[in-house]
Amino acid sequence: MIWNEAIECMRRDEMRKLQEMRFKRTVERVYHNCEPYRKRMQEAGIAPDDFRGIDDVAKLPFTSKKDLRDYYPFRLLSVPMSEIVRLQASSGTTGKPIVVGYTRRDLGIWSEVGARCFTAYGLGKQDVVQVSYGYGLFTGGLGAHCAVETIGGAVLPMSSGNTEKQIMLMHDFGAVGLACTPSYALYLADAMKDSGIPREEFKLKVGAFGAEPWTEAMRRELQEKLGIKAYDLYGLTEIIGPGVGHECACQNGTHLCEDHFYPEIVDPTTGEPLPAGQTGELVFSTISKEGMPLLRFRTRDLTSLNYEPCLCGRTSVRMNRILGRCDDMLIIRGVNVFPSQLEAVICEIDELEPHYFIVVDRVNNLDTFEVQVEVKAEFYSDEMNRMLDLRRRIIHRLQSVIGLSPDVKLVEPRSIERSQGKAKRVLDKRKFN
Ligand code: DLL
Repeated sequence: MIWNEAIECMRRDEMRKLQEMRFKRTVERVYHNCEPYRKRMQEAGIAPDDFRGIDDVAKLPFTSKKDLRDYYPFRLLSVPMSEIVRLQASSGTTGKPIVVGYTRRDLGIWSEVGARCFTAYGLGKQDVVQVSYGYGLFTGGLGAHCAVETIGGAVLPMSSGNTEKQIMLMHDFGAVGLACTPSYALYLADAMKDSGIPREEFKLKVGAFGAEPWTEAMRRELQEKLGIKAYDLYGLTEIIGPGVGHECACQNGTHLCEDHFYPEIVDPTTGEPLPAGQTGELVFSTISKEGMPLLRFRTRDLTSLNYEPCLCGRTSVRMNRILGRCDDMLIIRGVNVFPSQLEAVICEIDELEPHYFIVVDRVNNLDTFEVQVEVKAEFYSDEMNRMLDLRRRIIHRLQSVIGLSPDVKLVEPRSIERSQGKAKRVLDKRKFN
């Protein structure tokens, strides 16, 4: 099922023309209406006319998260405040949040791209969709909400938390779709089991999961535990929220809505554009937004792009799974480690639950690296030898995948704190030393 076939299946050369036209308009818009952009372009010696097409994208200045903080709250808007009809913000771990303002037209674009996502997951007018992303300043709840309304489905606006009620209503209202973070979906899977209601009594078929990195191994786990198809939903506050990209029935890459968000991959250190297919930092320019258009926003997300047409018929570029964020990468004893690599190993081992927590510290100038992981109830045992053997196997597997042997702590089922939004899986105590 395709929501907007004319766009989603557009010939690549036509897409490029559309992108060029919109991109030019955006460059003019920010130059004339947003002082920080005008200044930055003037400093770089670029006038709007110097941008003739996609080949000139690399001439444009980057925008970073720091810029959004520096120009807090509204200095990156390209319209007067009277045109703004919605404000959203991302919490940010330190200091002030990042704020985004939307015009009415921007909200229309957001609903449109969101509708493409939920249609691609196979959901439609007849379906009840439970939205368990947080509502409020976070874009997850309201973003998914408007998307489901746009396709004509019935939204169940649960927000996150209150897990027992989530399960009760999912059952009683016959929710077919569930939109939440993959980590909360795992939590809900356990709660469904605990509820004692047989799986056949739930109508759930589709998960729209995102807002945090997750692996193929986690997909298998979720599909099995929940008995559903689990699809990726990608987005970020600065660009619009959920709806920047989505998977289709092929589950083979996340289609980006590139008629609105122009993607590039750059070297995360030098900022140089990388050739198609290479892994690097994802950068987006919004090319149709009015309220707060951004040029070449550095997402910090590491991935690669695939321009091959998809079997589903969509021609839009596909983003491969996000390996992690440049800032999530841990450097432990000089080795680069992404939590997603550990997740893949943990999900592969039958005796383990997909719940883990990483603690890194520095003692006597040496990095320590601990991985706490839950053992499934049926395997958790007082028998020392069995646990030691399991522990040895995990360390061996991790050593061969990441090149480091962490101190693995096997913990009881359900002892690692569950998250209802984005999971927090790392404590790096070195930052506080
Ligand atoms: O997380 C928007 C969103 C809500 C996306 C609901 C999907 C579903 P932020 O809080 O600004 O916005 O966080 C954006 O989360 O740069 C990625 O690092 C990460 N992220 C979002 N979706 C995915 C995904 C929302 N599908 C940041 N896979 C992004 C991996 C994701 N990482």
